Amino acid sequence: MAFHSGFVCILGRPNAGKSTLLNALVGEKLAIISPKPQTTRNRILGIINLPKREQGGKTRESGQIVLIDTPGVHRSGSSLGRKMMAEIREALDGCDLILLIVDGKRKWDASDADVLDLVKKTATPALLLLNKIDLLADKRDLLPLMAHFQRPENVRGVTFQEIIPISALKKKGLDELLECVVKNLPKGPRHFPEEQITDQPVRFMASEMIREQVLMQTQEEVPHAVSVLIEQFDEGPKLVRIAATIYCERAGQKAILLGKGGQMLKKIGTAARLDIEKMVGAKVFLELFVKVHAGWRDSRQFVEELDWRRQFQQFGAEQGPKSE
Ligand SMILES: Nc1nc2c(ncn2[C@@H]2O[C@H](COP(=O)(O)OP(=O)(O)OP(=O)(O)O)[C@@H](O)[C@H]2O)c(=O)[nH]1
Ligand SMILES: [Mg+2]
Repeated sequence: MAFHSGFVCILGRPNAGKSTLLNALVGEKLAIISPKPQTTRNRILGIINLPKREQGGKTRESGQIVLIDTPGVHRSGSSLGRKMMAEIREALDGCDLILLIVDGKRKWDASDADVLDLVKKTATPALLLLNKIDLLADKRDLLPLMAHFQRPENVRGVTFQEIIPISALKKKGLDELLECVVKNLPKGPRHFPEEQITDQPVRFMASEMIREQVLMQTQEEVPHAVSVLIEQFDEGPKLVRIAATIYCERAGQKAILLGKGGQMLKKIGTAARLDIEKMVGAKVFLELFVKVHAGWRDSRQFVEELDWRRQFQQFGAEQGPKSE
């Protein structure tokens, strides 16, 4: 049986569950997740190797799926917003299949039209994933919903190869999804070695884990105004020493991030340290600083500095974690 391989772009509005799906399919935490929209800011590769399998008397196709998680499609005039949309375009460019993921519970509006128009423009085969079906009180609602999306006139003329109901959170429908993905990929060789699961450098993943804690512990405009840069990352045999700066845009936000007597920063640091220790499999000494950089989201130069792929080109960096 032939080996299939290809790049698969996970596309959708903010909060649809793209990163939850990436992590669930790869079986590792590669992307941070939060209930707040616009959590993901850059594209994230997750690599899955499917061995040839016998199931129910049938031989299933084998292959390598290179998933690309992307930021949520949205309209924004800031440098950060433009960069996020550029990341989506990069991911779509030359991909073999699109997984358009929607929140099955939400009513569609104008921003869904933007996502559909992107799919139409790329003219790449697409599967529609109706996510969060665990929240549907009555599963009988699914069939009319699927029938609705099957009609091109309801989805701006897009025809989906398949419509698959899933729950990324509860890991429901994912086997069927993987099977369908492999079937829709061209025959081809492995693009990455079998032990590689992502292309992200460990130090960038550490900065994301710090940002995830900021997203979880702070409210309103603070999560969106924060970015994290690693200043020092020294891997010793027993201890990894990390120093990172949390950037925000205003003095008031800095005060929130520090908290009374530094309590908030301590809470963020402790939780992030535990996550990073799990990832690197060693003790971590984490030092955090908070700095105000007024209007950084509108600074093209600063937004570029946050892009690890750019840093990688300039200075070189270590590769991300491998599978067991
Ligand atoms: N109930 C339920 N919640 C889900 C499911 N998938 C994702 N979520 C929740 O939806 C929220 C957003 O999930 P993310 O995976 O961060 O969404 P995203 O599409 O990556 O969002 P952005 O990165 O902001 O574009 C989180 O609170 C998830 O726990 C699901 O299948 N069921
Ligand atoms: Mg995300």
